[in-house]
Amino acid sequence: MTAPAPWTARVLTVFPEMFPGPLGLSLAGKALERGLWALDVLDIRDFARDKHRSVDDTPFGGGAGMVLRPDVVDAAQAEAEARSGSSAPAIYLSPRGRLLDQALVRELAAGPGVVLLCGRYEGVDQRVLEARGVAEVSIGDYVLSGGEPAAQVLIDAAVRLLPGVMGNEASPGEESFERGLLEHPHYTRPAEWQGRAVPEPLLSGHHENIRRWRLEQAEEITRQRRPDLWARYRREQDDG
Ligand code: 9D3
Repeated sequence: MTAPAPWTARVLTVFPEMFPGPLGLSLAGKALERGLWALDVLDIRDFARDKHRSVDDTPFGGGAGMVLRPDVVDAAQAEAEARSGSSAPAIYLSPRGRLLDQALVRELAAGPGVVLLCGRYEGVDQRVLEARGVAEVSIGDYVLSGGEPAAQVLIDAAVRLLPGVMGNEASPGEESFERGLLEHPHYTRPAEWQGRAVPEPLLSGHHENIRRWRLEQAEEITRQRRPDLWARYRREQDDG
């Protein structure tokens, strides 16, 4: 008997030294050591065929910067898909992609893993994304210098949902964010610090009051800071 392959992130990058990076530490790093997930990094440059091992070229139509060549990316994708048994979804981290959210993270964590293509330069030739059915995902409306930090964000978010990774902490389903609310504030000792007291309900030991106080706080902070989340939460409460 051989153990089934754990949830696997295959990462295609021209900066393989950026991995595991922060994913080798803390929660994700412990889970990696324990074999709860696997990381397989492919250097896109290994799939270049010319003697200069070039992976990029100038854009047709002109303009600044360079574009990753479709033939090189295709060869790297082919190897990644062969290693994955082609069942893991292929995702290109791109500022033009669908915004990553917890629903997509849950979906990806529930599958066999992901193949993540990290762009550098101006991006990747569009034809290889179409030919291989690669989805595009963005992590937010700000400009990074490449896809690697975005891939690490996606992997971190998925890995913490894998069975056995979270240990004793609250199950993901109980998390405030999973319910569509921002979290209530947190406090620890000392009970008074620089003249600031910890809110009374938290000191009471009355679990029902504590639960109610935290829910009120979570609702109020969500209403103030994130009208978008608040509107959805209200709708979902109404719909049952
Ligand atoms: C100077 C280049 N840009 C014109 C404004 C286009 C551009 C190309 C490549 C901008 C950023 C990048 C690199 N970013 C990513 O690869 C990326 C990203 C991001 O920048 N923001 C949010 N999510 C992502 S996922 C990948």
